Amino acid sequence: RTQRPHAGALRSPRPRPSIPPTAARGTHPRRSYGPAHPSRAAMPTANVRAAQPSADRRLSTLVRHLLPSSPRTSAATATSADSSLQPFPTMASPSVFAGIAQGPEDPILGVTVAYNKDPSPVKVNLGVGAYRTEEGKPMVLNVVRRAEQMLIQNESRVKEYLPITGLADFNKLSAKLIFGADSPAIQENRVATVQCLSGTGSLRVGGEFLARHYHERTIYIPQPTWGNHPKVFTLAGLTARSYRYYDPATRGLDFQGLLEDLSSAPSGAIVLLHACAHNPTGVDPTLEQWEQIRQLMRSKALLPFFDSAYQGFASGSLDKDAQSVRMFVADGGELLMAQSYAKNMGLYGERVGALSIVCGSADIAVKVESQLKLVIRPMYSNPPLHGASIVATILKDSAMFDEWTLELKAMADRIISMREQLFNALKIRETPGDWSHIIKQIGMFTFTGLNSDQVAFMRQEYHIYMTSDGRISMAGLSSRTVPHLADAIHAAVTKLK
Ligand code: PLA
Repeated sequence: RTQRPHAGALRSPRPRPSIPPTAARGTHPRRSYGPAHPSRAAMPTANVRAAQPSADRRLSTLVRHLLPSSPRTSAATATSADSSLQPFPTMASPSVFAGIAQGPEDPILGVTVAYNKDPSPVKVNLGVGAYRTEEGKPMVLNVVRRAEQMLIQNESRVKEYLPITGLADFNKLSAKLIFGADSPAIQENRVATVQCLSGTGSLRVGGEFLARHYHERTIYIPQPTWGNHPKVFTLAGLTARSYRYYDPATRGLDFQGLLEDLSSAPSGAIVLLHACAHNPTGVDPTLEQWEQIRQLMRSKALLPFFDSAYQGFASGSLDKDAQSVRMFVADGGELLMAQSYAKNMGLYGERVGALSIVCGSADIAVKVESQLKLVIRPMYSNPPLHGASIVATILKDSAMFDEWTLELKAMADRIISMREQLFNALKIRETPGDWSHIIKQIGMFTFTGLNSDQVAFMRQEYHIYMTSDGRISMAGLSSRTVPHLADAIHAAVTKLK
């Protein structure tokens, strides 16, 4: 096994800047605490003594440790003690981090940073995939508010740590939500589920688990995909390679390319699949195409790793949006599943999600869970309580569950209506080009086909913010902002080819 890329860095920490010169030179390099703290070290020794006699005793003890063990007079000890309290050479420079380069903004979340700095009253943020109301406001679902009220009023609730694996109810209900209540894998106890930090955390924990315990370290990700996928998996210790997915010429699925690339992947390779509402393209395989993908993957023992960040957002139906996943569970094979409640329950900042691993047997699922705990414990110890409690409250109460599905459907419908409105607005303007992909694509995003110059132009001239690949979040649009966006697209495609 090759070394994991970051393992070396973990094992040999860089010299700590707070080590006083004497220690840094090699007498007792381990001792870097206590008076070595710059604020105390910079204080004149006499003041320290006058104010804190016990501190003085601690200093003397420490000095004895710091000095070489050869016999010395007490006067020499005192002198060295004073010199060890001088400011360190590093303090002369502005920072030990002075050599650090400015990092780039995130390609998606950085769009919001730029948007927030823009004083224009007409600005529109279509960057990050975050649902907005017709009034352009972030929305908390009513059912979520209700669940939170119930949680607050329940005085028997405490703030103890959750287990490493998270809230047990939440885990069971999450597996049921994605795999279906009658899933054979659940009935046979073959699913290991752990609560994680939303979709991203679930992907990362799954990636780290595979890097430690799976024989094939290559993960195939669609081209294009959510920009964070390659980073998450590479840092987890896997090697990311891509498979063809989107055909810019048809603005649809490159199904032939997909099949060819997966056919030539090494047996056992991991394949990342978007369960529904592919980000950024909004293009999903049909059920027939999914079936072909499944057959090919199973015949080559490729391991599916599903990312489900939009269950319910594609069609408005939770079950329909889980069909691709359920096909792979129904054949009895194994897979990984990363679930997020950020979008479908609007719990973005609560960071609530789950990683499930469907295993070949109940025995294996128990062992897999034990190893997932060993991944999680040193990473963040155990997950947060609040978001998972909200989800569990809603999923276990049938009336609340129904209320949720209605609110979810309303969000999905509003997005679909935005697609129609934008498409019609471009038609009325006779904007050059075929824009039918706006209504054909699925989920939160439209992959417009606008190039990076056109995107930059629309930001500059119209204060419309989107990712540089031309992806727009339809959930950030409203009837009020559609005409402005259509004007901007029209100007961009007529002025810049
Ligand atoms: N997987 C996919 C395909 C996603 O699009 C996102 C979020 C996630 C996972 C992770 O979401 P979570 O960790 O918040 O659960 N994509 C967003 C936000 C909506 C982002 O980039 O973080 C996007 O705008 O693409």
